[in-house]
Amino acid sequence: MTSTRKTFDLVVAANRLPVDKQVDEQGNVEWHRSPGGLVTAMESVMRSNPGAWVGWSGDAGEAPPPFDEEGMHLRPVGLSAEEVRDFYEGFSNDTLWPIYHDVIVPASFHREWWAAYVRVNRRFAEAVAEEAAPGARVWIQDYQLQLAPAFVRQLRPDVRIGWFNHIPFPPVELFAQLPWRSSLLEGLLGADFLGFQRQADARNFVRACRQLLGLRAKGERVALDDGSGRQVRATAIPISVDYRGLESLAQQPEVMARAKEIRESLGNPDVLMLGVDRLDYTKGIRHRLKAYEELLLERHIGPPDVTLVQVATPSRERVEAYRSLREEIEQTVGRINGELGKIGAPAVHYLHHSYPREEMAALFQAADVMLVTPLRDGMNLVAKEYVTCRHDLGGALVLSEFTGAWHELHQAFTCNPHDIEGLKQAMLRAINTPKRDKERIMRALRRRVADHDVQRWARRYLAALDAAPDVPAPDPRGGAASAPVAPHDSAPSASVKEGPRTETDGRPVRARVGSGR
Ligand code: ADQ
Repeated sequence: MTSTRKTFDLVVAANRLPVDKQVDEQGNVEWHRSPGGLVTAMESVMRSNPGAWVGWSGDAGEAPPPFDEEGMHLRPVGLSAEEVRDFYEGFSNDTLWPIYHDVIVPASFHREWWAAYVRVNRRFAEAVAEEAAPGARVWIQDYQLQLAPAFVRQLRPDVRIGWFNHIPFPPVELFAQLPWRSSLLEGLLGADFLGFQRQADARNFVRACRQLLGLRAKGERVALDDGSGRQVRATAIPISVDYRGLESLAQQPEVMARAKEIRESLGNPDVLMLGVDRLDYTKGIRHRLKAYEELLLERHIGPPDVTLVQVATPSRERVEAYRSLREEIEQTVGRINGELGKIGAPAVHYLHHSYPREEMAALFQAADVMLVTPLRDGMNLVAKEYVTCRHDLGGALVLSEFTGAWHELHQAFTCNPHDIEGLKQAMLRAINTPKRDKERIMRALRRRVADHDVQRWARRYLAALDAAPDVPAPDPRGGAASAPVAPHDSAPSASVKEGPRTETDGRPVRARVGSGR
């Protein structure tokens, strides 16, 4: 590293850069900020620390030269077409993603995918090592970069290294299927601090270190046996949304007018139900459609009084499991509309598009019932975005207990999406609960997200990274890792006494989950 080169006190590494490339008609390249919560969180942190972001641009081929955009130094990492196939579509999305999401679809194991994963992780680490100032904080994101912490440590033992997992971390029984399980754990143990969405994820990681590497672990700390005496802390720091930014967007008169217009164009139904997801088998879209179809068949509800808008963002369309999911969803929607729709009043409005933030905020405001029914989801930001947009206290959230979000938003209309009867009941309860009760629930949900926004998440993460393996002292602004986190296995907040429940086997879901996990 030359002494004249500018380096950075904070370096974020994520699979993707926080910008999307757009090429105009003359062939000029422009980069536009992508609107994700991570970028917003980083902006607030990078305002006080000069920061760099290392990531892939999204196109196969040579990496474009580094550039600066909106106060961030962006350092692209190149991936060849074969690496996009083997590292990204293959190992990341067809090996790790299914294993980390309860093997909802079978995982594929290929040694050449693993070789690409190792190679690309090393390339990311080399870029990080070049961008980091002496003693910098390095914050690596997600399952695509689990080897990068150890590679960065080899190259730059002077920096502090954190990693955050946006998706679940699987129980050791599933993780153990991976032929490369030890290397993945060793890669992660290169970090000083590992952040997870739920305490259960952190515990799964610690248990895997104990059982598969034979390491000693106490509470949240794993002790390395390499003679260094180093310890790594693993705990939950759940991610959130930019509450204030999104709420003020939802309060704009144009957005509110657009919400009204959406309802009018759907024929002003009594109940508008909404699903918004990446088209992914983890999101429980099939289960949701099945429950909805049965409610229609049993004449509990029906168009035009009730309708469902399902927005499904195109995703990973070159991976077979995603192609067949899309076919299945589109066939199901066609069948429901064919059999149960009316002229001018389809039962399901299916939209396979990405939308700007304003349109999303308007959709959230237009929806009486938001259906968030994943079979497994690290967090699910859609649930938090929905309540953030409901400044009118309208609407009702049906939320799967298998999302990270449920551990913070217990008061929602809880469902187990595998239990179709229970899901139908949760949907009906979300429709039929009196308005005043729904407002009380919505107020409690909003308070939780307002107090735990994405800026606070980033502050807490960095405080935990600085203090690791110790727990940082509490920060009055909620910055430290010891600030109150949602109780993971505890009873729901007392602010809503009669929360909605799923009771298909005669016992409330809350009681079952609370005592079982
Ligand atoms: P995802 O699996 O992508 O994220 P989610 O948390 O719901 O899931 O985030 C999706 C984001 O995309 C939301 O911000 C949503 O508004 C947006 N979005 C969805 N459909 C859209 C559309 N049609 N147009 C525009 N925007 C759309 C992963 C993990 C999650 C975890 C997040 C963050 O799988 O569990 O919550 O990372 O850590």
